[in-house]
Amino acid sequence: MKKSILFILSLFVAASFFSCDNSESSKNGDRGALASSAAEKVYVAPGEHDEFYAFISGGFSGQLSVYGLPSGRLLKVIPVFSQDPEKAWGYNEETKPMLNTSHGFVPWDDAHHPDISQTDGKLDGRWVFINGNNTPRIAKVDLTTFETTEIIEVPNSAGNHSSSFVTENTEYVVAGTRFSVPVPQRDMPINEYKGNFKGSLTFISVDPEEGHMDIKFQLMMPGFDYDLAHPGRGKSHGWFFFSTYNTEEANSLLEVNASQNDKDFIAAVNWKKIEEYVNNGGGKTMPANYAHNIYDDDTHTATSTMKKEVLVVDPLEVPGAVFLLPTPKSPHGCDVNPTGEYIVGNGKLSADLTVHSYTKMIDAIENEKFDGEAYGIPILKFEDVLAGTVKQAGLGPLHTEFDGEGNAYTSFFISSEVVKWNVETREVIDRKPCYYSVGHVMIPGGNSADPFGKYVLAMNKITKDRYLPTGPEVTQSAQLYDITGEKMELLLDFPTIGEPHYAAGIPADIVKANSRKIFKLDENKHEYATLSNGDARVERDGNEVHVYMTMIRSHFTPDNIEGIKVGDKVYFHVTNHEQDYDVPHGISMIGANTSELLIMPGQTETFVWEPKQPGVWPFYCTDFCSALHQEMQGYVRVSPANSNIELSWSLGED
Ligand code: K7E
Ligand code: CUA
Repeated sequence: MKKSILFILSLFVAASFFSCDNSESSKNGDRGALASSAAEKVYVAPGEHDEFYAFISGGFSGQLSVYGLPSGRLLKVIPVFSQDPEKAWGYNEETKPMLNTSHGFVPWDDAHHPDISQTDGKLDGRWVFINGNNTPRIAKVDLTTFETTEIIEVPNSAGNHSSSFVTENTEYVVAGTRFSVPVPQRDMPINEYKGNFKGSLTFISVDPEEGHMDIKFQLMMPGFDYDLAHPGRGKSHGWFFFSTYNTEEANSLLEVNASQNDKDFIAAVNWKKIEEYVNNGGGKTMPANYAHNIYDDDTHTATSTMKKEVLVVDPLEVPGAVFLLPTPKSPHGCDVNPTGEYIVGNGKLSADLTVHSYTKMIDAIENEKFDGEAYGIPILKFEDVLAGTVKQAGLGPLHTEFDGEGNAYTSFFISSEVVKWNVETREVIDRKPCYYSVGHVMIPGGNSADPFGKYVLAMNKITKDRYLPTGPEVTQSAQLYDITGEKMELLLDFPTIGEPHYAAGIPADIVKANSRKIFKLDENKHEYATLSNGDARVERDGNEVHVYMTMIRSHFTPDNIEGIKVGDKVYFHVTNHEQDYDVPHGISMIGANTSELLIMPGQTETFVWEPKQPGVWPFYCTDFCSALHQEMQGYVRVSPANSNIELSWSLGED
C-alpha cells in the first residue's frame, strides 16, 4: 500500500520535469499560422475597455489583483490582508485597525479564493470575498471603490482554506478549516489528535443591504482536513459541499499517513436545516475571541471590535443535516455544476474524476442507503450517490469549472493540462497543455448558475522558461484559452502577482457603471477632516501635535510649520480637496517610519511622524498631479526638546 502511494507521490515531484520536456515543441506549436488570430482575439485597442474583470488572488502576497480580460492587462492590486505602502494600507492610522486580530496586528496573509456576490444564482457585482488562510479571516472588497471594507476573523479555525464561497443569494459566505485543531484551543499532546481535534465549518451571514458579515454558526465536524467547498444551487440550493482529506486523522508525515484511505469524503451540509435549528434557539454559545473590522466610507476610517462568543452546532444535534459522500483519493476541488445536480470531487491521487449526483444523494438519504458512520455522521453508499466517473482524464486533478453549455473544465497538475469534458456523458472532449502545472482554472461566473463561457483562465504554478529570466524567482503565470469552439485555443500568457490560486471573473458591464469616481468633500465625516482652508491649523496637546492639513493642486495648507520639538508625536491629518476624477495627491515626510499616504479626492488620511533630530525637514507630494507637482512641497522646523519656539503655521507668507 505505502509503496504504491509513494509511487504516485513521486509523480507529483516529477511533474515539473514532464512539463519542461514538452516545452520546446509545445512553444513552437503555439506559433505558426494561427498565432496572429490568437493575438487579435486578445487585442484591446488603446482607449478601449476589456470585456471582463478578473479578480485573481495573490496567494502569499495576501492581496487581490484586478486584471482585464482578454487583454491580461493589470488594472489594480487591491490590498487586503497585507500591508501595502503604495496605498498606505495598514500604514496609515485609518486602515491599521483592518489588520487587527486576536493575535494583535497581523500585516500579512495567504489569500486563495475570491468569490463574487450573487443574487438568484447570478453574479451581482457588489462585492468580492476572499479568505486569509494563515490567520483565519474573511475579507470583503467593495466593488464601487475596489477597496477592502470589512475583515472578520474566524475563531476555532486554522488554515482557513475551504473558503470564501458564497451561497446563491449571498446569504452566507462560508469558511471551512483546513487544519483541525483543539476546540477550544488548549495545551495538549499533538499525538492525541485523533478523535479530539475538531474541524469547524463556519457560516458567516451577509447583510443583504450593507453587506456586513456576522458569524451565524460554526458546525463542529470530525477532525479531518476540509479542503475546498462549493455551494449547492438550483435544486441543491440550501446545501453546501466540502471536500475532505486526512480522514485518517494523521498528525505527522501526512504525505504518506493521510493517503492511506482509499476514499475520503465530500461532506454535504444542509445549511438551511441548521439555520432553522439555530433560529429556533439551537446550538451552544461558546467563549471566543475574534476581531471584526469595518472600514467606513464616510469617516474614511476603520474600527476593530473584539467579539467574545460564537454559536457552535454539533452535527449530531441536527439529524438529517450532514452526510458524508465517499470520494476517492484525497479530493482537492469540490465543484458544483450550474444546474446544481452534479458535485465533482477531484481526487488528487486518482486518475479518474468522481461525479456525484444530487438527486441520487437525496434518494440515498431518504432510503437510508448508508455505509456506516463516522463519529455518528452517516456515510452514504458510494455506488448510490455516484453519477459516474470521468475515466483516465489526466493525472493529478485539482479543480473544475463549468461553461454553462454542459461542459466542465478540469485542471490537472501532474499532466499539466486543462481537460474539457461533457458533464452528462462524462466523455472527454478536448485537452490542452498548460505551461506549467496548473492549479485552479476560472471561467467568469464559473461558480454560479449562469457562467459566461467565453474564456477559461488557467493559473499555473510554474513558468520556468516562459518569460525572460529574473534571477532565481520567476513569475507565476496565467493562461487564457478561448472556449467558444469545440476545441480550446490558447490565446495568451500573462504574469501574475504572488501565487494565484483561484480567481473570479465577471462581465465588466455589471461592475463598471457603479465604480466610484470621487468621495464628496461635503460628506466627509472623518474625525480630523479639514473641510475648508480656513480651518487648516496645528494644535498641540502635550507631546502630541495634530496637523489639520489640506491639499489641492498644487500646494499644501499650511506648508510651513514651526514649533515642533524632538520627542513630539506629530499626526498629519490630510484632506484632499480635489473633486475631480483621478486626482489623488500623496504626502510623505522625511524620516517618517511609515509609508506615504495616497489620498483620493474628498478623502482624509493620517500618518504619524516622530522627529528625532532638530532641523528643517521637508515633506512633498508623491503622486505626479499637475505641471506644478514638483512645487507641491513644504517644511517643518524641528527644535530641540527644551526649545520655546511657539507653534505657528502658514502658507504664502514670508
Ligand atoms: Cu491552490 Cu484552491 Cu488554495 Cu487548489 S488551492 S491550486
Ligand atoms: Cu499633488 Cu503631486
